[in-house]
Amino acid sequence: MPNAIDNPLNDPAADPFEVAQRAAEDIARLTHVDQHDIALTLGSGWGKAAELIGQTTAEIPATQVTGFGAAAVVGHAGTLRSILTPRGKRVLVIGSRTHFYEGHGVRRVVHSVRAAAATGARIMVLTNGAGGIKTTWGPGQPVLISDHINLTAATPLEGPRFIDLTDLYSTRLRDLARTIQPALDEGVYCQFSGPQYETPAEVRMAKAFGGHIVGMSTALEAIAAREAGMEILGLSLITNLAAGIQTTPLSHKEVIEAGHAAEPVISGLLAGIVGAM
Ligand code: 8IG
Repeated sequence: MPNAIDNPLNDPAADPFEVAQRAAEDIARLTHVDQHDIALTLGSGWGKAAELIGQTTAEIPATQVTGFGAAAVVGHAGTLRSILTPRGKRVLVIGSRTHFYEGHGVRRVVHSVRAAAATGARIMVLTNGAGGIKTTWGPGQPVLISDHINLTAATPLEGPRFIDLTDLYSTRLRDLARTIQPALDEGVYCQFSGPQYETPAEVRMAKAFGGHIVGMSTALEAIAAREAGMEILGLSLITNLAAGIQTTPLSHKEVIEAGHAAEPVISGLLAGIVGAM
């Protein structure tokens, strides 16, 4: 079976927290760092930030860590990096994200978050590339996530886990981010399942619901991070205006290009924020 990569999370009988614990042990052994303080998932456009955050003390292929599985695109295996900041914090940088639309199930989607929590990380920084609904925003603009609307009809929680999601995207960390860039705007992130972009009608719905950002990640990860007791910071890079807000069709190529163009600026911002933690 081509997709039956040797991943324990593919076994429905596996305990995802036990798999995350094993992943954390792999990370500690391979990075020679017993405990991390902060975890950071790098989404589209945010990839260059790692170099600016501090000194990379270890870089390991995600495939060597339990539960991470093979990369979606051959030859583009994601890596995990351990970085030491000037203030002495250990940052686990997660360069490989599993999206819900890949169809491997929510356990695989949130495994990196659970593994990061198991390494000891108390802060989870989630970044992504996304579409913007606010007309004052343009491509290349970073915004803080203030809250989310989960439109995937999925959840990483299993069983009767009635967890509170108030202040899910920490006010304290958003305030800290604005000490680095005072004008940083914020908005409500709507996670759609994807992989297709929204119809203009779906974007109008998201706007009517109180949404400002449309994307295909982050909300499910944030729920898992809250379950794990982490404090969460969410940052979106607006690479395009959402369908129907921008009048021209969305092109994946243009979205990627906008991400690359913004990379130097937003990387500096992210490094500044993580450096202040
Ligand atoms: I980059 O316009 C990026 N990711 N759902 N909609 C959704 N995800 C996105 C978009 C977008 N742009």
